[in-house]
Amino acid sequence: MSLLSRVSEAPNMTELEDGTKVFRTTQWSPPGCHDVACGLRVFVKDGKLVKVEGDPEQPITNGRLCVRCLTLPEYYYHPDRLLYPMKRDRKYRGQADKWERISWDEAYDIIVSEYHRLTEKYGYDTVSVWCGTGREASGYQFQLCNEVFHSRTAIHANGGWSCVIPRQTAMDWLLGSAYVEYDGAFGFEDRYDDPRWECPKYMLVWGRNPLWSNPDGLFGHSTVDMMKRGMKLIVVDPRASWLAMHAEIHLQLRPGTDAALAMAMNAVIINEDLYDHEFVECWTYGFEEYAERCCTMTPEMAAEICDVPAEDIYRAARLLAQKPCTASVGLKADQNPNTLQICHAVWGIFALCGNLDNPGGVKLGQTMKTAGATGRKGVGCQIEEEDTNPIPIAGHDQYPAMDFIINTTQPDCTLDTLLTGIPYPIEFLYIQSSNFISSCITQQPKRWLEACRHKEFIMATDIMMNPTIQGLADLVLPLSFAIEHDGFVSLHGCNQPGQFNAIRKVIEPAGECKSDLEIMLDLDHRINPDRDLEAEPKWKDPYNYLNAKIHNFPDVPEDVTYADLCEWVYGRYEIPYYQYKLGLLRADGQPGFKSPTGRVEFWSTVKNKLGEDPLPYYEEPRFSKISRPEWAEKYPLQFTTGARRPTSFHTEHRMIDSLREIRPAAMMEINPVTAEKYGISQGDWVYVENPWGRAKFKADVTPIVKEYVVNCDHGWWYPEAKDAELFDVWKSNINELMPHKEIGKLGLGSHYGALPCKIYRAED
Ligand SMILES: Nc1nc2c(c(=O)[nH]1)N[C@H]1C(S)=C(S)[C@@H](COP(=O)(O)OP(=O)(O)OC[C@H]3O[C@@H](n4cnc5c(=O)[nH]c(N)nc54)[C@H](O)[C@@H]3O)O[C@H]1N2
Ligand SMILES: Nc1nc2c(c(=O)[nH]1)N[C@H]1C(S)=C(S)[C@@H](COP(=O)(O)OP(=O)(O)OC[C@H]3O[C@@H](n4cnc5c(=O)[nH]c(N)nc54)[C@H](O)[C@@H]3O)O[C@H]1N2
Ligand SMILES: [Mo]
Repeated sequence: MSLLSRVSEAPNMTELEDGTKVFRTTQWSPPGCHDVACGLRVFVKDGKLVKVEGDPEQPITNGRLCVRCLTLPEYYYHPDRLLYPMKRDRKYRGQADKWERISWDEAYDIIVSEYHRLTEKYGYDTVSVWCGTGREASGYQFQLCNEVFHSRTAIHANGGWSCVIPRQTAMDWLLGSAYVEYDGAFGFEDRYDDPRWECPKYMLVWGRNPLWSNPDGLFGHSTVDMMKRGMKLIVVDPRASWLAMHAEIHLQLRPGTDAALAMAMNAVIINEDLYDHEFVECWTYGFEEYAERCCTMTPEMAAEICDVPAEDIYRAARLLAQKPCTASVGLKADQNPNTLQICHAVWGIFALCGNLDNPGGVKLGQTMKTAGATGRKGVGCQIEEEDTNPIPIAGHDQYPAMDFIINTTQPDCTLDTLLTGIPYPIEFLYIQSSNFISSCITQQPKRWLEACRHKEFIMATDIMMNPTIQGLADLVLPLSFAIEHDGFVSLHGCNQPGQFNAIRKVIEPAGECKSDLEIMLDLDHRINPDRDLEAEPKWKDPYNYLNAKIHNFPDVPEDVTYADLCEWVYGRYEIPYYQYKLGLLRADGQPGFKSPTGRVEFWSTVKNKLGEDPLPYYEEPRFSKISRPEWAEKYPLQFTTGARRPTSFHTEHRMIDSLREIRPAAMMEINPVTAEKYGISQGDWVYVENPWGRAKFKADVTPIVKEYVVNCDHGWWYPEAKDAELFDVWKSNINELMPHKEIGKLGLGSHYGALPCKIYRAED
């Protein structure tokens, strides 16, 4: 049982006295953010985009809007915007002056003819579709790859798939649940005033900074709203973020040591008998073994490993044993080879204390009408039949667990496949939404650039030229913005309560830009001309596609059309509490969880089956001083990377002047004591170096990091450096310093921090 309802009766467009039209719509990408659906009021006068404001009708942000959306007009009218399809001879890859404008027809002819040529030569899997983080394009990745191109080579090149998928996998295996999130009353009309909701006493914020990231379908605004209603915080973060500074307890751990801390918190709850016996008895599996394992990590041991006071571990664990308490678990739980163990032990705390699917607890994801929680079909996959192809998807031979996790290639092995052609050659690259050499999704990006450089055909779709396209592509298609095309955005595919929204075309696309959806359908008509459009109307046109898409979600009334949703702008989506008691999680309709035993699996039968330890354990970061004492003297510091900034979304927004004014270059946070020791002042350029590479950052001298930690920005390139090689992409490329394929046993989780380095002042 879920409810979809219209959020606001306000009209989706109003006209001001001077003729300005004010459209209400939601944003996703491009340009990017996660699939949160910020509410926009877009002011258009005489066909010109005048300004963008927050929409007070948006039920979660209530008119608040981030600085990136506010600069949409600057982006929209940017002189560097790609406006027409362009081609370039393969032999000129990397050269800016060799692009030539072509028509859409010519572009499609080239793509289709390369498609036929290369698939005849190498088979369908030679076609690869590359997406990065959750952007609108990623919503079409599997469809484009699997159904239009008939290939299995969907690529997300993030080492150890270190974004969301490890967390999602742990949710599947431990909790038998789709994506879980904190209960922020997201589905209720009266939000926090709904009598069914309870304000959590504590929120455990782990490796996440939602105020700046609005990550994975979550509006960080709600964390602050709940703090205003009395919720307190326990924050686990090596940096004193704003949330950490407002926390009752800030566990400022040594980067990468998270699993030890989480296990020790469980140990306190178990040893002090603070757990919910009834819940554990009725709804969980393997408690005894789990308890024994967690208790091998005493708070004193964890204090030593993690560099936090033992008494804070005790205190935090005791506070979290109350009801209701909730959790906000973020990216840094993924970016670690120890990831599945971290996630297992962190959510274990909430399972132990019965804080699952209760008001103000950890909201379980709806699974009843979504595919299997333990199979790879559980994670947004489109291939319906079992894969009977004797050749494995790239990397699934080395990491067979990937077959159960997600329908992309294993990211790290993809580099090997690109280099060796084993198990099949990848020669057709469709770079849909990933700027993978610009200190972003790949580790050691120079190796990826080299591996791709000689591929037979490379194309990209984007809104601006960037280093990856400049370096590699033979063809580029210009993309329309969210406000220039129709689309749809839901939070977590409606697995969580919250929103169900229209992305509306409110202004004509610049130049000849088209949306990912339009391009996908155009290509489908050319590649699959025999498709029966009467039987599968969604392939006809964007409207039919979007209309079919919204009806794929549970409980969308037959008579609600995509046009209705555009009228509404926002739909609201409710999911009941205690789904496990109501029999709403399991396919058989019985009470319990969607796991093989029907219970929360403290002892994971799935991990066991896949050859992994069924219980959480701690693994020391592989390149720390403890693991590599021989490096300690040469590389006395360690870096972490990737903390989000409001002024950019990964590699995007680097060309937006007003955002660059706020953050002009790649920065490195460094403690004042360390800065003084190395003779570094605020704003100095500093080299960060380790055995894998070297990159340059501007020092931000701040006590928010400990003396042995520096924190480096990622995603930098310099669009203004038009004469430099690939927009000076190697200058501040922290990912060059991160080792490739140092990942967890099942192929998930990689080092994005906890890496050794030395620093020294650079010339300006
Ligand atoms: N050092 C370090 N590296 C990291 C991280 C970190 O924390 N530290 N984080 C990692 C994580 S979690 C992720 S998810 C990856 C992200 O990595 P990527 O997703 O590869 O991010 P970008 O490099 O910004 O590439 C996005 C490109 O797609 C374009 N784009 C945006 N929206 C759309 C759209 O809707 N359609 C199309 N066709 N194109 C679009 C943008 O203009 C941009 O050029 O980076 C990873 N890299
Ligand atoms: N503005 C903006 N928003 C974004 C993005 C962006 O590029 N810009 N990227 C999007 C993407 S793809 C993602 S995945 C999400 C991620 O969003 P979140 O999950 O919120 O992750 P981050 O914002 O990277 O915050 C991670 C926090 O973890 C801390 N941290 C660093 N190392 C460790 C460690 O070893 N252990 C622990 N416990 N904490 C550590 C950092 O100091 C930081 O405060 O953000 C999304 N939103
Ligand atoms: Mo991500």
